[in-house]
Amino acid sequence: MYYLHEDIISNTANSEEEQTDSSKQAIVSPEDYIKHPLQNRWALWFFKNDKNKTWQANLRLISKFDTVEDFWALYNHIQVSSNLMSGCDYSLFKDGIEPMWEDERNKQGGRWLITLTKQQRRADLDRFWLETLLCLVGEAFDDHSDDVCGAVVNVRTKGDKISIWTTDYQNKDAIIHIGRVYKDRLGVPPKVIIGYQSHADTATKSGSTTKNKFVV
Ligand code: MGP
Repeated sequence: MYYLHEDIISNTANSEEEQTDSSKQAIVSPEDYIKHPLQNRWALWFFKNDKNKTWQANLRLISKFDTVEDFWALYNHIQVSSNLMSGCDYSLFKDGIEPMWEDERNKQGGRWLITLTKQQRRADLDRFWLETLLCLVGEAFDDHSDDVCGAVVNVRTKGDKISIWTTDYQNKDAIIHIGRVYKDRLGVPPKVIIGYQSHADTATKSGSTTKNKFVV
């Protein structure tokens, strides 16, 4: 508890008595008026597939936040992924990292990829994406959270995808730790294998699948 003079507390909750007796002090905890800071500032991006535009031109910054309260205000203000049109993405990236392979912090990197069946849009997509967001803003990967760049949800007719992007596909310890924690947080059964692929391989793939650098 902190003891603060009523002058620096928002007026709205003051009683008449408090307003007429300036010698009284209100007891207010910073918990009551300071937003809870996150370790990082994050930027939410939206991608809408307009075939007349380049991929990069279809990517738009929605907003940035760096407190728990502002995260929830934004999350509660926007559509859940399952309500987006097919072809759309949300991306949540650390401030200063653009959600594309070309960014300095992504170009040596890769992603843990969760591929969903069509049935999972209804059952899992929105809760998996929210859990992914909470892993990011809550820095869930211990000492390896620094390797995280961001996360993406791709809403696609052929099957939705969610991924966590990390900065260097050669940082094996970080990648394996992040993969294990992430799989556990999503509640993916142990027998279901998830894979990590480098962006370089994804960007140059010829067939429909990219080879895994790691699996958990
Ligand atoms: P996608 O949106 O990641 O997956 O990539 P989708 O739509 O499921 O397609 P698939 O190929 O994985 O089956 C679709 C296309 O968008 C890519 O082939 C690229 O042309 C473009 N694209 C996607 N990303 C993430 C990037 C990027 O980071 N940079 C650039 N320049 N193009 C990208």
